[in-house]
Amino acid sequence: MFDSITTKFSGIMRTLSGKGKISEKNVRDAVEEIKEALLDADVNLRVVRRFVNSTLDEALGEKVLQSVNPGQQFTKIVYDKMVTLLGGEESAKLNLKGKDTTSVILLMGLQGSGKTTAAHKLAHLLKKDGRSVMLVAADLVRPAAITQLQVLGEKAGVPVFTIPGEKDPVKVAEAAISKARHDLINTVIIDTSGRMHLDEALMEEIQRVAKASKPDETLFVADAMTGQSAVDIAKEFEEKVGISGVILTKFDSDTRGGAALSLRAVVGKPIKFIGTGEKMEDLEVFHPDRIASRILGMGDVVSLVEKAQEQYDQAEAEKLQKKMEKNTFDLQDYLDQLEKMDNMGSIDKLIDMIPGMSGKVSEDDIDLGELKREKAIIKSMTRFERANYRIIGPSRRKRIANGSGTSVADVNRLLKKFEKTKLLMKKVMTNKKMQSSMLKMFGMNG
Ligand SMILES: Nc1nc2c(ncn2[C@@H]2O[C@H](COP(=O)(O)OP(=O)(O)OP(=O)(O)O)[C@@H](O)[C@H]2O)c(=O)[nH]1
Ligand SMILES: [Mg+2]
Repeated sequence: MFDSITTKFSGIMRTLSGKGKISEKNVRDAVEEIKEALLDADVNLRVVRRFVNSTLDEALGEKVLQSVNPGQQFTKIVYDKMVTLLGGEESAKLNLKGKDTTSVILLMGLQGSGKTTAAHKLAHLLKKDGRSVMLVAADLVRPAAITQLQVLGEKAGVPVFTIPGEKDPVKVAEAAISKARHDLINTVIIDTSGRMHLDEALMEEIQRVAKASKPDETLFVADAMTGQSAVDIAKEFEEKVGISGVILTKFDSDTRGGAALSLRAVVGKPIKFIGTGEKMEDLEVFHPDRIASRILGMGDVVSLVEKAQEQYDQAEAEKLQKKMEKNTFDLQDYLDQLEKMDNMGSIDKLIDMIPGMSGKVSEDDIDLGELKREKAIIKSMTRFERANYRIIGPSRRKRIANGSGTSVADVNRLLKKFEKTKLLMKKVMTNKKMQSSMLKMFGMNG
């Protein structure tokens, strides 16, 4: 995601951070490049102007030009502006009532923007959070909508409320909420019908549903890939219905970032979640600071570690980190990684989070057949060999190749790759240290 803007930004930052002294012209040139990168990313023109002017104002101040480390000062200014643009330090929480009362979340947006998928993902997330959830099928326009929600509800293990034959979504919403209250369900998520354009009749329908259901959260669901048009439509919904936040879907496929970077500034409402895939688990809380550092090519180590921690318990994660730090990571660890990889989701997504790796390696570079072969090869090694790969000489290689049904060339390739992986890990670890010292310099506790 955001490949092009990240490449450009990290290039600009790299040029400046290498310089011991920065002239006014350097700053102006860099800001001009930033402007172009933002415009290319399809960021709203007014937002770009404001961003550029305030960056220039601050960067031309004496503090930067005369500081000991002007490049880093400049990076900090751009980073701070980016965080503000995306919504500030804190991620926006859902404003729901306590668990002993029923809260209502209303989802709305254009056709195909991802409302039904988001309803299902949100149900899963809130259920994991200890809430009891009911999904409400209030899309009575598209014939298959109800069945779609029923299937998804079953997957998430939450009840789906429907009234067969009913044509008025207001009635469905009202009945659902009173049933939820009666059944002591504390969270009601209403899925509404999509609209191709800003159709008057449907807009009126959503106003009626909103009025009747008095939602605690009215979330506009926007397809990130539609860029500026998502922003314009969000504005329209904000004016006509009023929204409390945005779920930005298909973030995984958004290569430009225009919607993400403009929404907050234009509409004035926070992005609360991003959809990062089609599966139930692919909904993440939107953290402006993490996204900002991803855009600037600083990587997103925090998310990476959190993702890993979902798979490992704390102790295991620490053990792995130590091994990476001390560079004692061995073939057994490598095998464990390969086996866990399937559970961690797409490799692409993980790569994006590693500082300096975004855009350089992609899933296409990784051959899944090869991963299978590698597993077989390591499994044919003895424990001792796994821990001491250097002792694996020609005769052992031959035995291992035979044992795993591969060739000596395959074994050689794996060992070479493993060595490279170790090197890469070393690099990431140094980078991580770099990042944490950077954060400290910024006055944040990394
Ligand atoms: N890659 C990706 N695909 C998504 C995401 N969210 C939704 N989709 C896909 O987008 C398509 C439309 O999603 P729906 O949830 O049915 O959209 P909707 O807004 O309910 O559509 P209507 O009910 O027709 O208005 C589906 O194929 C989803 O799998 C996401 O975050 N990432
Ligand atoms: Mg739908």
